[in-house]
Amino acid sequence: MSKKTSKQETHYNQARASLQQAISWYSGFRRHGNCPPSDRLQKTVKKDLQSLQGALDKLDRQALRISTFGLVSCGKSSLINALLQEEAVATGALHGVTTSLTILRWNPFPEEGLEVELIDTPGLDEVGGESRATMAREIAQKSDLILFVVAGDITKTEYEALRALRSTQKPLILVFNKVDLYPDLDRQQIYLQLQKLNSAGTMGNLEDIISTQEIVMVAAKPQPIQVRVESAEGGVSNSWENPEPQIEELHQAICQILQQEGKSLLALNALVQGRDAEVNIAQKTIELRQEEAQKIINQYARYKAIAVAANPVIFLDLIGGIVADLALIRSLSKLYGLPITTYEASNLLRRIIASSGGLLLGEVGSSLFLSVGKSGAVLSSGFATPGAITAYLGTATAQGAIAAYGTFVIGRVAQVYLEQGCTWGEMGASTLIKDILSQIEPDTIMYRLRQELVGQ
Ligand SMILES: Nc1nc2c(ncn2[C@@H]2O[C@H](COP(=O)(O)OP(=O)(O)OP(=O)(O)O)[C@@H](O)[C@H]2O)c(=O)[nH]1
Ligand SMILES: [Mg+2]
Repeated sequence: MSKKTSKQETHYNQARASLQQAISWYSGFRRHGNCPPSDRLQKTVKKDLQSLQGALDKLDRQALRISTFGLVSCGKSSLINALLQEEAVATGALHGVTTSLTILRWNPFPEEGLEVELIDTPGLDEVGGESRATMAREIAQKSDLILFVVAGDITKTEYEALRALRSTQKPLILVFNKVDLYPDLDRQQIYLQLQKLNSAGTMGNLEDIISTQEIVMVAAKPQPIQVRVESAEGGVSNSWENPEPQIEELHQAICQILQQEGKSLLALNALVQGRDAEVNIAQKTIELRQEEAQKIINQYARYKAIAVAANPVIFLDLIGGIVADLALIRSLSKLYGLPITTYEASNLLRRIIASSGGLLLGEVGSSLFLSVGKSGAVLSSGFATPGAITAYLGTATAQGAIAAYGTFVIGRVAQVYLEQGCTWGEMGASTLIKDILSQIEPDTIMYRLRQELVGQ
């Protein structure tokens, strides 16, 4: 097994394990902390659980999903027929021949153990505005690779659709079809067309949307050509011939993707779908448990205020405060039923401290300053004089109040981080997505996703 193949196998197996772990964690009727299982919560997260299961099923089928997108009559169905080398779907000059999604199986590389599901879609301009955008987004989210088909001059509608599809963070190939009608056209000219459409500059950099390497020229169903046929007897007649499709370039591009990165791409997309579902589940759980969470935060704020105020030893009060904050994070994650280990909770605390730095620095600063006062009061008199007791109580109350306020902030920020944090465990979807993306070779179609998915 080559190094590339074994790396892909690892990604694939890791993604399966991660999704299986997430499914077993979230499914079933779970009790959250001391709260009884919530029927309402189970109902609200049902769709997300299905999405998690769907991601795993797709991995198990080992099928890479390739969708076509484009305006009516640009040749999406013809392109699918050309790839399959059979008339599997209807094509025609009539407006809107394809009216619903059609999934077709294709097996261009049996030895890779990967299948392809080709998705034929209706023209983007066939469906009305809002539902067009929704349909495109939903199909794109379930795809591993997008073939955006154009033919002739690219319109503003096409350019905007292309941009919208790009934002779904899926690998994309711009397929320029019907090159038989434009024999002199080359990629550079297509790129210039796109640049013109982007010239208003309001749409960001064109390179962020497409590069010349991502443009492929094809003729899925070249128009018939008239040929002169000379018979043996010397007679001449005219007949019409259908030239062979010119799709070698696209065929090769797809096969290269399948071989070089098919399984990794499959793993990555399943993990992205899984991560989104998990974050949704976390969000909904946190929303539904808001009241109980507030009670816990208030309770910890009280504990912490008392613990910090009553502790006369410098630093011990600060450490006591941190322990209380850690315990708060653990209690919240228990309440929400989110998979957070102590190790992650302390990581989380570090990130929270960094993000709410100003306030916590205040807490640390005041802790040092006031602890000295507090300890000083104890050391100098051992609570022997009423003055020392007053001094102690004064500083202790101030310190306790600041510490309690810190807990409120931590509680609030922890909720935000817990939403994301549940996917950052050892086998968590976000951790694996980052791992896979960090191992991507620069010459692959997934390489662009590095930037888009993790901003690296
Ligand atoms: N000249 C030429 N015509 C093509 C080519 N590919 C497709 N066509 C023609 O373009 C027309 C539309 O093709 P379809 O494949 O049905 O296009 P579509 O995008 O699936 O169209 P809808 O399903 O209606 O959205 C048909 O008449 C095809 O024969 C090509 O490479 N060259
Ligand atoms: Mg069609």
